[in-house]
Amino acid sequence: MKIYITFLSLFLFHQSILCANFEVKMLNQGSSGVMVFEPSVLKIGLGDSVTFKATDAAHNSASISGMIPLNAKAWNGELSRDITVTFDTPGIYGYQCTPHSMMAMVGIIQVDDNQSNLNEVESAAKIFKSKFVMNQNRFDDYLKMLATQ
Ligand SMILES: [Cu+2]
Repeated sequence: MKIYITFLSLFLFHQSILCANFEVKMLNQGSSGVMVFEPSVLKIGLGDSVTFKATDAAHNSASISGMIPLNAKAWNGELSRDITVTFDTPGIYGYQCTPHSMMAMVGIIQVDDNQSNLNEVESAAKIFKSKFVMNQNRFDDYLKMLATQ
């Protein structure tokens, strides 16, 4: 029992010290335009988590199929609800707000400085952005930001 408690406290210590939580706001109006995640491009460490905050109503966060690393867990948040996602697989993740994907309400998260699935994400983005009716360059701009951030 003692060993178990020691192990548990070490585990909790590890979790709180080494793994960070980031916040991404879901907004009707952000500094870079309307219907936007802020920040829209985020680099985090392995095991870190991101809380998508329902700052404005009627948004969600959902991973886009074909735009997350192989074997990574997909997520699909509810409308107007916060959702916290933990990222345990290195690589690039593309996600959307489901009702506003046509308005290019999308975002990119890169985990562990790993770009091994960049080609897959770029190809999927090309197809995905064909349905954008505004902000057509957002995915391209966001992916460019990954290289310069
Ligand atoms: Cu939205």
